[in-house]
Amino acid sequence: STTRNQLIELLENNQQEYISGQQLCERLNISRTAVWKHMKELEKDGYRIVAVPKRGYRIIEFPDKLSKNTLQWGLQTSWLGRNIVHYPEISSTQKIGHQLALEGAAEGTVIIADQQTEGKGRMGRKWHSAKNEGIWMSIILRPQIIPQLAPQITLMTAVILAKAIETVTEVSPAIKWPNDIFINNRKTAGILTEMQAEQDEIQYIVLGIGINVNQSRDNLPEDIQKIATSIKQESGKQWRLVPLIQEIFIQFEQKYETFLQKGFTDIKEEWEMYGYKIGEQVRISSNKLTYPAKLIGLETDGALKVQKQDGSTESIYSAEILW
Ligand code: BTX
Repeated sequence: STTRNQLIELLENNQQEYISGQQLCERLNISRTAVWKHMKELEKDGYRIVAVPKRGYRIIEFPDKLSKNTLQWGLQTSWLGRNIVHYPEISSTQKIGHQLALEGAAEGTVIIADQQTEGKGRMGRKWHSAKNEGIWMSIILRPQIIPQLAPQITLMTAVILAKAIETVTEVSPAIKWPNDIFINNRKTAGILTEMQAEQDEIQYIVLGIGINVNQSRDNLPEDIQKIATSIKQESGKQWRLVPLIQEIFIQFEQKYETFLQKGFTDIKEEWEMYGYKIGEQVRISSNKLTYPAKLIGLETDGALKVQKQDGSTESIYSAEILW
């Protein structure tokens, strides 16, 4: 209800001090009993609120449930995640992202769901998005760059996800070119960059991020158990979603701003530190031709740099890598 949201907001804005029952009644235009009932409901939902006689109420913990309030609680960003739309269940956050972007939603708008029924991967593939066990979200971006540079945003996002996962959960992620995050050789996260563009201008990007966090092995569909994993499987621990999402937001805002000002250079170096199988032999498959090559790193524009057996190097933009 709106009263409930207003109450949460009042408590959120008064974290450092107590806010009296009297004040709450006046601000929300409800009775003392109603305030008290709302507090009980919030506690049931995992909020922790201290009530001190004569001083009032103070919120000390938000639940790990995803919502606009829990995600914005303590969030230190200026534009990313200032507008959050949360769904308990949705077909795909990408779909909503496109709708909202077309309606003019601001850069940094986040669409996030506990569960997706039609989660999308690239090229019409499916993305399994089990309830409450991962991060399924889309971010609306409006970068003033030429459309040809959009793939760099995917690479940048991979660096951000790898760093955030490493910081919060202490597992060691690797980035598999171009858009996957791997832990111990299995896929933990994926990125889907969808763009609406004119010749030399991007209208908007809907950047989809999917991260497997708390699935146990049996909770991943059988057809992907061999190739997929979750942070929980690799760390042996359950992780709270909210702090991880907030870390992603913080790092994203920083990196994205630097990227718009300075370009791709810094990101290239960081990417290479996380690069999966850098220095190793893989097979490249393009135009029905398959050949062995060594992964060298990235070109300055984000293409994958490989070295063929005759010693010559090549820039790969879209070939399939047989890992
Ligand atoms: P992708 O095309 O690189 O990967 C899709 C492939 O990954 C599938 O064909 C399947 O083999 C495998 N796969 C499917 N689900 C999972 C999973 N949960 N974990 C690991 N592997 C899986 C990657 O596409 C881009 C994924 C983006 C997902 C986000 S979630 C929020 C947003 N909304 C939406 O519909 N998609 C994005």
